[in-house]
Amino acid sequence: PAPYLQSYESRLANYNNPAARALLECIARKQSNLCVSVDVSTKAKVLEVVDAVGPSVCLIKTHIDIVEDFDADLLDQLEQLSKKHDFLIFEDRKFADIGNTVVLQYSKGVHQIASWSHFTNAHSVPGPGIIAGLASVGLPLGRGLLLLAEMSSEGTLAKGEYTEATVQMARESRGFVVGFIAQQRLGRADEDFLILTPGVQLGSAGDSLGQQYNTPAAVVGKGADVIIVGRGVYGKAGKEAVREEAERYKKEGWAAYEQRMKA
Ligand code: 5FU
Repeated sequence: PAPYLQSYESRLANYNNPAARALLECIARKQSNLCVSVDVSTKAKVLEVVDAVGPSVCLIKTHIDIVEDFDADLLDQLEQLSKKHDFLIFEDRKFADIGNTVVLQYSKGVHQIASWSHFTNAHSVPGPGIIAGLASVGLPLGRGLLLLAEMSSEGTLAKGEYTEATVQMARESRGFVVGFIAQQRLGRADEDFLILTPGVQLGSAGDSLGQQYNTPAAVVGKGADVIIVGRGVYGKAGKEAVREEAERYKKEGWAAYEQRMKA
């Protein structure tokens, strides 16, 4: 069978990248393919949500630039929580500039993303120089890159030839590019890329700004290796409700993976 139809553990053999390997190991260890997107705008709230969902996730996704009271202590506390609960971190930075600029954006500035984020992502629109630039910073640190091959939003231009050309760019940088943000399995049947899929929620079709949702079962069935859930989890009122919701998505995501393996 195609690599993605095999177990997460067995797919370790297809990856040299340390971040990709750590993620596959964490998924298998915790039996969780859930990534929670923590899109809240204060330090206290970020830490509260992460502590609540930590036991249920393999990966925490951040938008670090939305945190009003960001400081280095937030990064220290995030790292402590990642050890306490055993998860990796993905800064959803969506780099989109020339190589020289993304080198600076990834390594410097207030957020110093490369120093704490196991994964980040980039648009392919500038061409391969963006990958070369990010790799020059990230590879020595053992980081991994995801290319945005598709988006979940209505009217996205990332489709068809653009998506295909993005997959081709990934093929040419396999040591650093470990997979895609996408809505379905991409690449040939004999290739193994990690597919991380946002736009996942139970019981909602979308929001008023173009977001489109599918269920965990639907996206895993189409090839997602990791489901990314934001408001569906952190949108619940109270830490206990958030914790329970994360557990629910974890179970749904894992059941869908087991189902896919049977197919
Ligand atoms: F690349 C993408 C995409 O195609 N769709 C997305 O929704 C990224 N996202 C992110 O996933 C988005 O920026 C949010 O951080 C998150 C989805 O949040 P939601 O609350 O589950 O809609």
